[in-house]
Amino acid sequence: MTIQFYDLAGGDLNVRFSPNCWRIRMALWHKGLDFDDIPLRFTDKEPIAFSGQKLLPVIRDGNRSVHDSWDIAVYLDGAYAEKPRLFNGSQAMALCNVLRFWVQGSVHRAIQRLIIVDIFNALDQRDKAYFRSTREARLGMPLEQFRVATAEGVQELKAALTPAREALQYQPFLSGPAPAFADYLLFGAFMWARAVSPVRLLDHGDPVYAWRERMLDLFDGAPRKMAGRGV
Ligand SMILES: N[C@@H](CCC(=O)N[C@@H](CS)C(=O)NCC(=O)O)C(=O)O
Repeated sequence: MTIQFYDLAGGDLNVRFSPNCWRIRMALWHKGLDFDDIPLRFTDKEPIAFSGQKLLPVIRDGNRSVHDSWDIAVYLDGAYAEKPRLFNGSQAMALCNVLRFWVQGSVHRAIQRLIIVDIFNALDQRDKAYFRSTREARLGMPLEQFRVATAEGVQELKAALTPAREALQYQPFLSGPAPAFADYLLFGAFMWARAVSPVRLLDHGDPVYAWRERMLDLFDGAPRKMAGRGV
């Protein structure tokens, strides 16, 4: 049975900007699994009520439902162990888990400060008030105040990316010679920005830029073909 993948969408349903959902889109492509691509807006909670919570991504696989990008990746790798692996063994999985918290703590925050107003502008009209009130409560300030000046924000991001930049001098992908879930964890953050923001996050000479280009070319360029600003 085809997997159902519930993904977060903007005002234009083709705009898929959730970093956590991008991890799972990449994981599904990596494993070569067929899936129904189901876009939902922030305030469309009813279609995922079966999952018992309100966040995306969610997948439904037969009568099994899984939410949370990490749990979905672990599920897919276990349920479809004969397909290309997202984690090459338990040690790789544990190290990926460390990477997950680095990406969420450092990289997501740096990117969010650059693109938060662009995210707001890309949302469906019905989602805007919800996004503003939930995010402003979480951040403790208006979106416009949280947003950083571009030059400063790009420098902050560059500093946050140092571990990836250094590692990519030795290997083409974070996972080694070929991409796997570690790469999708970081790549999701870049696709978040690419979907909604005109800000140029990376210098063309940056090894992270070259890596992101390689990532955009995966799966016959499928990530590059998704709606995005192309920066
Ligand atoms: N830890 C979760 C986080 C999920 C999450 O925060 N999803 C966001 C989109 S990136 C969401 O669905 N937000 C909906 C909302 O805030 O109502 C994961 O990795 O999947």
